Amino acid sequence: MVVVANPLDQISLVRPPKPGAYFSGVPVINLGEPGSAAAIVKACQDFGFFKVINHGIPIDLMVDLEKEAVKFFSLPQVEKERSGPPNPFGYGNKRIGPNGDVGWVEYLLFGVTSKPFSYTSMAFLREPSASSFRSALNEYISAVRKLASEVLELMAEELKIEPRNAFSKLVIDEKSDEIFRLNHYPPCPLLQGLSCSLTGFGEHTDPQIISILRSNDTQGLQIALRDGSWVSVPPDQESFFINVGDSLQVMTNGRFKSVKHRVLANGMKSRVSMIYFGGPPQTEKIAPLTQLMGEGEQSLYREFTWGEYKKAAYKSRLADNRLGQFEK
Ligand code: GA4
Repeated sequence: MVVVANPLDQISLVRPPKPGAYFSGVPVINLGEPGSAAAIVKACQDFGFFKVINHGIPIDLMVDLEKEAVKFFSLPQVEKERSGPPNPFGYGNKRIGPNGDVGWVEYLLFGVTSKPFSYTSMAFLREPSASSFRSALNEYISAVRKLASEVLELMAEELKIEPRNAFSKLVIDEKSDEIFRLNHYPPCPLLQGLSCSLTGFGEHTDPQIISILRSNDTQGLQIALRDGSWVSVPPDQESFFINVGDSLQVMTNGRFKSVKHRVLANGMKSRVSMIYFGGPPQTEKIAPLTQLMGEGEQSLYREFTWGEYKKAAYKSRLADNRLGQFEK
């Protein structure tokens, strides 16, 4: 008899956040106000995480893509599976990454190396009927890439790094290694009426430079504070949540923190999120910027290329401290 491991057996239950007990300390950056650069740098140092408002991206772009995602996730399971498994890109269900991580989530992972990107790995996206999905994806990704680049320029400006595009050029380069993911956390029927949450996406840091997240109006995202405690981020479907990735932590020699985060699923409401991960070209050397190093300051990390880091990341488990092996 062949026994197939059921991912549900391995998904951990978590004590749910108290209803409405949201963290009120998430830094909110108004991109239309002077002083936003300083506020971004402070948020990256204190939390590695912040929310941006007044970002100039029309809500329609987000809603259009959300609708396409919901349409896809509502398809019969066999049809969705035709676009999987996600190794490394495609449709995935409960299994995350190649090393046994699981969560109460289904998702679509896109590699965005060519611009506009090609969808060859996903059957459904090649269909003529998917043209609205394709254009919603392209428009959304172009808009958030531009936002990522603006935010990275504000960081460089405030840190007095020359040229001003020292960070941003890495995500807008023709060869930059960007990933995009659409996540769906369905309500878990087993949890209905129970005061219990389920791990939707387990704790981890993002390996790239910067991540930009937008979700519907459903709770679930938590970040870890410096003391290790978990706090719930209040959802806001019109804003973007931005986090520092491991590579930016290295480039700032640890001044900016790559924030540990996770998503909890519940028995009540579907959560749909879309995340852009801005990574550099594979051959790019990642090391602390000399301009940022104070006198006598030692680099905390040995130099590596993004390609090397990525390879190591895909050998790790989600919750691993991936930067550990690159520390001096
Ligand atoms: C975490 C950030 C992004 O979602 C991601 C994830 C990737 C995957 O889902 O395939 C990884 C994870 C993420 C880091 C370690 C490896 C790779 C799953 C996993 C266990 C797309 C990414 O770039 O790294």
